[in-house]
Amino acid sequence: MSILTEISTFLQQGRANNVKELVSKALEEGNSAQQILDEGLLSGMSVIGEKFKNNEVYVPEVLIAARAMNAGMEILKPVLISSNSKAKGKVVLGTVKGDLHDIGKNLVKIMFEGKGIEVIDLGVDVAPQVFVDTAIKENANIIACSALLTTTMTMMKDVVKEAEDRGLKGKVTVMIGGAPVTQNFCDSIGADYYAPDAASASDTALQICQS
Ligand code: B1M
Repeated sequence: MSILTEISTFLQQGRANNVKELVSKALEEGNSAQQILDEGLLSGMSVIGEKFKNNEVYVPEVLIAARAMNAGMEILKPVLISSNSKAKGKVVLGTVKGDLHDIGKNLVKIMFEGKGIEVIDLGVDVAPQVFVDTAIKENANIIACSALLTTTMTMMKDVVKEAEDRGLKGKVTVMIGGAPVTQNFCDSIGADYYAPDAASASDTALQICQS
């Protein structure tokens, strides 16, 4: 088994210490940081993402794999930055105003990062203006909003309106999701994309960033 396949396998098993050790070893052996990221860490996260989408693994396994990914990234990040490796796109992510649920949002973040997309995480209780201000300041490709309450999902309409009022229509994509959110709701408020889960959100985000 190649060292990159081993990294991918350990990541899927959530073995953070092994991932960290092997990432250092792979660098010492002359593998490039980008190759370790793509063929080791991201390859492992993408297997976990698919399994999660198909209900073959659940939230705890995803969080443990994510911790292993983060352990590997601690070693890789400085090298990637110094080799000017480009992120595949940038997303401004948050849970909408009035809503404090962040477990799903954090999973979405992990999956985005697993695809090599940079995430500006605004946390929870994020006002529409803050989403839009940050997207403009950071020159983001996507504004991604999460909501878990029927009382707060309506806030997503305000994000869409704020983005339109500030001239972002056609420039920045608004993606929405969360347990009470549906495709019909997405269409009704004029958001660009709805994703039912974290894995499909990251697939869609990557397509948007690469288009
Ligand atoms: Co609350 N809560 N909660 N809660 N809570 C729900 C959502 C609820 C359904 C429980 C219930 O009554 N059965 C209910 C909402 C009812 C409704 O509006 N229809 C509810 C309520 C009412 C409340 C309070 C109002 C309770 C109260 O105080 N009376 C209160 C509100 C606080 C607030 O936000 N202002 C409240 C508080 C809390 C806690 C703080 C205790 C805690 C949150 C802790 C935290 O997040 N740090 C909590 C929790 C844990 C839940 C439940 C039990 C679990 C939610 C969760 O994390 N699921 C939830 C009941 C349930 O869902 N069974 C419930 C796991 C997570 C992985 O799933 O977030 O759906 P989810 O994310 C998925 C997808 O939705 C999607 O991807 C994720 C993974 O695939 N996704 C996206 C999410 N965001 C996305 C964005 C995307 C794309 C996909 O694109 C951008």
